[in-house]
Amino acid sequence: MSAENAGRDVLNSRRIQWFPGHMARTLRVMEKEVRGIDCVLQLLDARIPASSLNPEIRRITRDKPHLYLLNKADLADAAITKKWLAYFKAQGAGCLAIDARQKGGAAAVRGPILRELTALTAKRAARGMAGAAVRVMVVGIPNVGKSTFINSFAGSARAKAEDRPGVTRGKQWISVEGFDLLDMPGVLWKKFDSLQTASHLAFIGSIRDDILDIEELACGLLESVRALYPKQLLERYKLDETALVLPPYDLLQAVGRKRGMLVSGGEVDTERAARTVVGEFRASKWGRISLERPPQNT
Ligand SMILES: Nc1nc2c(ncn2[C@@H]2O[C@H](COP(=O)(O)OP(=O)(O)OP(=O)(O)O)[C@@H](O)[C@H]2O)c(=O)[nH]1
Ligand SMILES: [Mg+2]
Repeated sequence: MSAENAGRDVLNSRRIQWFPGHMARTLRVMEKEVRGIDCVLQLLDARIPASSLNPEIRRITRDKPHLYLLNKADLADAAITKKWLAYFKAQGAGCLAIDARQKGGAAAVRGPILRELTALTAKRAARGMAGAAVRVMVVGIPNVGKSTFINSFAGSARAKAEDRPGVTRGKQWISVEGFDLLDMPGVLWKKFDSLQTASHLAFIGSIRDDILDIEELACGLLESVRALYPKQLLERYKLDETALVLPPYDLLQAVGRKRGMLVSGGEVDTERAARTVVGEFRASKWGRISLERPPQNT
C-alpha cells in the first residue's frame, strides 16, 4: 500500500463481501414481518447517524410509525448528538439518544414508543383490547446494539449480544410487560453511494474486520479523526504538531514508533499499530468522538 493511497481505499480496492447472503435473507424476512408490527425502532450509531441510516430499512418500514434511537451516545460527542436530535426533530421524526447498556436508557424509550402509537392504543382501547402487547420491530446496521437494547429493555439477557457484527443470525421475538420486541440480524445495503459511508461503517465495527485491510482501516480512521479532533489524537499518542500534516501511513508509523511497536531492524510493526489504533478508537480511548454532523440549514 502506498502512503498516498492509505486511508482512501478502506473498501474500494478489494472484492469485499459486505453484503452476504444472510443480509439479503434478513431484508426479505423484514418485508414479511413489517406487515404485522405496530412500530419500528431503528437504532443508529450516534457517532455516524447518517451512515447508519440504511436506505433499505427505510424503504421497507416507511409505512409504519418509526422511532430513531441514537445508540452508543456515551461514545459520541454530546454537543453533536444534541444537534442530531434537533435535526431529526425538525424532520418530524421521533428520536432519542441512549446508551443501551444502561437500564435507564432502554426504559426511557417506553414512553416515546407509546406516544408514537397514541392513535393505535386509543383504537385498541375503544375495541376493548387495551391490554394487547405492542409489537415493535428493532432494526439497524450490524453491531449497533439492537440485542443489547432488547436485553436492557427486558431487564435480563434474552438475546445474544457481542462486540462484533453478525451476532444475531435469525429473528427472535422477546416478550416483556406489554411489549413484544422482534430482534433482527443487522443489515447493510448492497451498494454504498459514498466511500465515506463505507469507511465510517468499517471504523465503528459494523463491517466484519476479517474482510478488511486493518492498515487501510487504521489509516482512514486516523485521517478522519485528525481532521475533526486533532488535539485528542495528538494527546493520546503523545505526538507533536508535525503529525498534523503527515500522510496517513506515516502517521500510523509515528503512532507505532511512539508505542515502541518495532520489529527487528527498527521498522514499525504497522499491522500491530493499526490494531491498536482501531481497538482504542472503538473502546473510546480517544475520548468521545462524532464522525458526522447533521447537514446545515435544515
Ligand atoms: N458503549 C456502548 N456500547 C454498546 C451500546 N449498546 C451496545 N453496545 C455494545 O455493542 C456491541 C454490539 O451489541 P449487540 O447488541 O450485539 O449489537 P447488535 O446490533 O445486536 O449486533 P448484530 O446482532 O451483530 O447485528 C456489544 O459489545 C455491546 O455491549 C451503547 O449504548 N454504548
Ligand atoms: Mg444482535
